[in-house]
Amino acid sequence: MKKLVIIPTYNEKENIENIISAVFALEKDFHILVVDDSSPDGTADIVRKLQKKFSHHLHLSVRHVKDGLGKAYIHGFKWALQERYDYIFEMDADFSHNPNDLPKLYDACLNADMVIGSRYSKGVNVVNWPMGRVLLSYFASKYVRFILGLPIHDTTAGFVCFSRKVLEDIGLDNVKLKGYGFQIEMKFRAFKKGFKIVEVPIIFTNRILGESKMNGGIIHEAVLGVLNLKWKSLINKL
Ligand SMILES: Nc1nc2c(ncn2[C@@H]2O[C@H](COP(=O)(O)OP(=O)(O)O)[C@@H](O)[C@H]2O)c(=O)[nH]1
Ligand SMILES: [Mg+2]
Repeated sequence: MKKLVIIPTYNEKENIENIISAVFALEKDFHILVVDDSSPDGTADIVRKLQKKFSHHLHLSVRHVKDGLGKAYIHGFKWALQERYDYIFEMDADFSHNPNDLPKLYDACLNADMVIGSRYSKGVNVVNWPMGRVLLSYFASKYVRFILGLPIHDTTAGFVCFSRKVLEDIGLDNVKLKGYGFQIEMKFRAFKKGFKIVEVPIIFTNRILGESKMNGGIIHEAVLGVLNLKWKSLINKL
């Protein structure tokens, strides 16, 4: 089974080499696609240098503008389908998602269509996030569950394994949201299509190096985006 981990990056020069090495140190054979939005800090140059060492396992796609993590993932998903990958993962570059959990997500996906590395399926498993961010994320998940009726605890999770049929059927060109909203939209569309979604508990750790790209615009988009998704599903225009 061909497995691809997609890592979106914007200014991750402090993390990118370590995260790539950590994935390739795993016993199972994962390939990586880094989708970089022309980071001014030269993240892509570090990846190019590493490609000499990891040759055909490490792929890089550079986009010309910073256009949000959602668009970067859609780009990566299309590439993965074209390259015939069977299992496609989403993972952040900043070690908030522990690469050692990838095999656990993969194993769970052998009995599901989509697996979510979940912070909130058993209590709250978040380490070193400022209290404000924990509360925001936790209640955002509740809000989404309530409005959309999604039976998922961590609706904004960004540590995910998709089997290829989910990405084939979901209609990637219909996915409109770019920030956290993107994570919600992917889960909602998969749920509406009737795919089997499983949550496995993971521990999410705040980044140590580099800076978060979270901002108010992303929250705004997600709040309105959720209402818009609800509306579209009510009028059957999803
Ligand atoms: N390609 C791309 N990657 C992004 C963009 N925004 C964030 N990322 C990456 O997405 C991941 C999660 O972003 P992060 O800033 O850690 O968000 P936070 O964990 O919610 O604070 C990291 O790997 C970022 O480098 C973007 O606009 N384009
Ligand atoms: Mg982060």
